[in-house]
Amino acid sequence: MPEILIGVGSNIGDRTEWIKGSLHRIRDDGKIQLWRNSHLRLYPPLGGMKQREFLNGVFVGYTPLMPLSLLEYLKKVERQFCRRPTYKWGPRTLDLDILFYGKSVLTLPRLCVPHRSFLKREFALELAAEVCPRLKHPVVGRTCQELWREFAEKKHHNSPPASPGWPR
Ligand code: A4P
Ligand code: MG
Repeated sequence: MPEILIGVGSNIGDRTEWIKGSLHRIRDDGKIQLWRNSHLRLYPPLGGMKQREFLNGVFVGYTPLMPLSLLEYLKKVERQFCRRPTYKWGPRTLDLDILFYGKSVLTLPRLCVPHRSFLKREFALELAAEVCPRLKHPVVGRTCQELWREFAEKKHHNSPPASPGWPR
C-alpha cells in the first residue's frame, strides 16, 4: 500500500476538536491506516486574507484507495466536519490536503501530488520534517528534513534584523 502524507488545518471554532475528531473518524472508517502524526501547532494564515490563525498538523498513513478515491474520501470527511464552501484560502473547520501519495507525481484537473504548495509552506515542511524526516519529495528528491532546514535558513536570512530597542 502506498505511504501517504496528509496535511490537516482548521481555523474556525474549536480547531483542536475538529482535527482530533476527524482523525478518530478516519481511524474508525478503516480506509487509511494511520501510522504517525505530528504535533498540532498554530501558524499565521497564508494567503493575505485577514482571518484567524490556523491549527495545522500532518500525518503519515497507508491506504488501498487510489489517488482520486482518496481525495473523494477526504472531501467527504471535510463535509462531515462541517466544511462549507467559502472562497479560495478562506476560513474552514477542516482542510485535508494530500501532500504526498507514495512516489506518485500527478497533475490532474482535480488533484496535484505532491501538493503544489508543499515546498513554499512553513507549516507543511516543519511538520513533515517532524513526522517523516527521511521521506523524499518525489520531484525534487530531497528529504523533508533537508527541505525544512533550507526553508528555515532562508527565512532566517530574510527576516529583518532585530530592532536595537531604546537606550536605557
Ligand atoms: N486539489 C488539487 N490537489 C489537491 C491535493 N493535493 N489535496 C484540489 C487536496 N486537494 C487538492 O481545495 C480546492 C481543490 O483543490 C479541491 O477540490 C481539489 O480538487 P479546497 O480544499 O476545496 O479549497 P482550498 O483549500 O481553499 O484551496 P486550496 O488551493 O486547496 O488551498 P490550500 O492549499 O488547501 O490552502 N494558512 C495556514 N497557516 N494553514 C493552512 O492550512 N490553508 C490554506 C488553504 C490557506 N492558508 C493556510 C492554510
Ligand atoms: Mg485544501
